[in-house]
Amino acid sequence: MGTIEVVLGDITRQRVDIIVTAANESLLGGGGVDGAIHRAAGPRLAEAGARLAPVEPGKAVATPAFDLAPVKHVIHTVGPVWEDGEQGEDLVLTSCYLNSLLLAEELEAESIAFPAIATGVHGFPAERAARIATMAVRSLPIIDEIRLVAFDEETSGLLREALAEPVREWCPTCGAAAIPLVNGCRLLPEARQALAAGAIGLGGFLLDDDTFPQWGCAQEHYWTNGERDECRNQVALNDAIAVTLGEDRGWSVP
Ligand code: AR6
Repeated sequence: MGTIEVVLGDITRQRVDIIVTAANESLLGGGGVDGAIHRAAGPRLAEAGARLAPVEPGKAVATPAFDLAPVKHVIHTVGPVWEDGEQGEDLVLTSCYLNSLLLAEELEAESIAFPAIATGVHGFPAERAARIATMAVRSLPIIDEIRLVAFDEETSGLLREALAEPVREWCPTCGAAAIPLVNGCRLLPEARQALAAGAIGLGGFLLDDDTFPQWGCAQEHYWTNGERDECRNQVALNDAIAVTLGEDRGWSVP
């Protein structure tokens, strides 16, 4: 398993294979971190972005990093615009991190730097975003070096606190933070919608020892051990991972 670290500073100064930008659907650049990344990468970034636009919230696409070399790629992901927290914002923000990691793996990246997506212009509450960012990256440890880049002391503190929170259970196979498996009756509305749309499938399968697995991880390892964490955040994360990976891998409802 690789490293996850919090770095205080300017993301455009990070020497990593991939820098993630908190973009808008046009990929033409904007303010905040996106503006800084477009200035540092040069005008070819917007030209390349325009060819891939529009990008829906939660999705991620990659372009070369142009003048940001030796950075190889910029991944453009569009965070949720915060309304009241009840419009699926958590799910979309989680998907931003997971889709960026999946794309980075496809691009054979060994290191990646994320900004605090959606916490500026998009208005996502900083503490909630920090918990989602750390949970998401700990759940899909497929890139060796993951940097969460904070532009201010407060964000840095929140990310460090979230990373210091103990994980109840780790995957014994791949080292990811585990997800408690839930039954259909406990699915959140977002997951029910995803189920109806055929984006996720329900479990209900047996392990070799004839028990239902209590835990799973984003890389589809399942096991039974200890007590499940019933907390809402983890259930929401489970739903987000199922939706994101389900779309990526073409799962369907049995
Ligand atoms: N390095 C690291 N983090 C930074 C930097 C930097 N150079 N500059 C700002 N941040 P925001 P959003 C932090 O507003 O909320 C753009 O116009 C910043 O302090 O950049 O997802 C896009 O085009 C904050 O913590 O992104 C979209 O239209 C975090 O980056 C829209 O804004 C994210 O703030 C996206 O809004």
